[in-house]
Amino acid sequence: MNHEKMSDKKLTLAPGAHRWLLDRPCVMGIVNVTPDSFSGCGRLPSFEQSLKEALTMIDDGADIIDVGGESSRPGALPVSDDEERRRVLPLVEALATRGVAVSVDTVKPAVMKAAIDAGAVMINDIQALQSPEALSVVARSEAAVCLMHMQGAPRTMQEAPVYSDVVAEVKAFLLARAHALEAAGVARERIVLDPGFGFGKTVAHNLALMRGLPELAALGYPLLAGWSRKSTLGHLTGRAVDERLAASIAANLAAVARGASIVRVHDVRETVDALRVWCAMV
Ligand code: 7PM
Repeated sequence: MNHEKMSDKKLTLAPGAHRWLLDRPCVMGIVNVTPDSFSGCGRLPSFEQSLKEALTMIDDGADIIDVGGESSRPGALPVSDDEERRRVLPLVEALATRGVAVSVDTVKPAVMKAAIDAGAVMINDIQALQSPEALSVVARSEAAVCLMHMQGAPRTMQEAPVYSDVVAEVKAFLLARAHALEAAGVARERIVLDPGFGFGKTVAHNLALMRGLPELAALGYPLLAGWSRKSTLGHLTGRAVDERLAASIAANLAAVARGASIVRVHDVRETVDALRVWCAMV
């Protein structure tokens, strides 16, 4: 299938009561409620800080806010179900009450269930609902889900990732997970796929996945790309993590050009500006 045909194809994402025609790229703003989120002070951000951060992102043009209560950083301490719920639920509820579309970044079925009950319209699972019960929790709801590919587990995944054909392997995994969800009664319009840049992938693997992104888009599900500030961008530019805004924007535009429908970003305002200009011109 050529690029013209791909971009003509209508993708819709319909989480809960929302219905988005993905005829322009959507922006997901990242709000982490973790001790490592507010520049290294080691304390959790307050509810007020997190709410303000999220509402600013909405003002800046974010379509959805991704709330995370457990860091996937290698070496980060694991968090209990209870603690993760305490971190994310107040924010989910406050945002949902204000009509904001909320996604929750979690691998825990108990957190998924509570988040959906609190008004989240999407579950973002870096384990693609592979933990027992996760699939049935989502299937019993109306929430959308982002299924991400990861090789290995966060703590060790970057030690020596190996693929014989990274695009083919990621594609087969994502398609199998999507089919498992559809078999459980989850409508196609609730499913988003994500190659999981940086999750058990070398720089070369991540770049191969970008070149192969149109092949993943051809599966017919919306694609989410998470490039924001990632280490491959550090490798390409020599920049530290907080100096990767320009690199992140370039990566996100490249991802959209190659078929991504949603970009997951820290820097909403700058990304929305870049996408508006890019969409008006291309
Ligand atoms: C340490 C390691 C800190 C990794 C932060 C990260 C994605 C995601 C993350 C992604 C989806 C980050 C990641 N990345 N969810 N969650 N796709 N769907 O850099 O690429 O934000 S966490």
